[in-house]
Amino acid sequence: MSKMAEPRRLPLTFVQSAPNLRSCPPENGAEIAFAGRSNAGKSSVLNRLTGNRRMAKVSKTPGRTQLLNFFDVANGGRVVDLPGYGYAKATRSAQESWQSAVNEYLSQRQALAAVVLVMDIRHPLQPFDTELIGWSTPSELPLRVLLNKADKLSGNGRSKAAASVRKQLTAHPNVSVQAFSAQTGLGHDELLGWLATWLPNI
Ligand SMILES: Nc1nc2c(ncn2[C@@H]2O[C@H](COP(=O)(O)OP(=O)(O)OP(=O)(O)O)[C@@H](O)[C@H]2O)c(=O)[nH]1
Ligand SMILES: [Mg+2]
Repeated sequence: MSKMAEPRRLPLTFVQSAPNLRSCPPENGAEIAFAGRSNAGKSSVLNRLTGNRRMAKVSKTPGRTQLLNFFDVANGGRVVDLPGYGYAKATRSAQESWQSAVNEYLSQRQALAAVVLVMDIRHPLQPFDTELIGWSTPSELPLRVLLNKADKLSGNGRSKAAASVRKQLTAHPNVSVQAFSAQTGLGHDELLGWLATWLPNI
């Protein structure tokens, strides 16, 4: 019997955290940012891609990622774990400060090559999501919608959710959509294939 192929991995090394754009590391190759609402699973998706459960901090408490976290990809390029939007329990000033850091990063970082927008497949296209998508299209920034936590739905429910989101985004040629599960690894290879456009050596 032939051996199952090892799943491909995205080897990442933590570089540094930054509270704002000024404190970000000097640009060094293409950056792919992971954005989304608090608790959508951005950090879990990164951990799944690296195969290291502790690489990016994951928490049952939303609002865990409060800094921009930079990771080097082994053969060039970077991945950035952004703080989540809409963390209800944060003080207003804390929330405003990290949201303005995210806005500054997205609008001013020259190295930004593409965005992975993580959503909960059961609650897609929340106000922050549509705002980010609306902004990305005129900028022609490639954006991958990840419908995460797909393990929470049946196969049929997943296909329906993805079809519905795709239909709502037909006016956005820069956007593509896929289901994903950080828990089971569903969609892992498909996402790595998409990332390889900007990180050609993975
Ligand atoms: N069932 C299931 N749970 C998931 C999945 N991805 C993440 N979670 C859970 O969702 C919660 C939030 O995950 P995080 O990765 O910390 O979310 P985040 O988007 O980084 O959150 P912030 O750092 O607050 O912005 C944790 O309890 C995870 O275990 C998934 O694919 N399936
Ligand atoms: Mg996080």
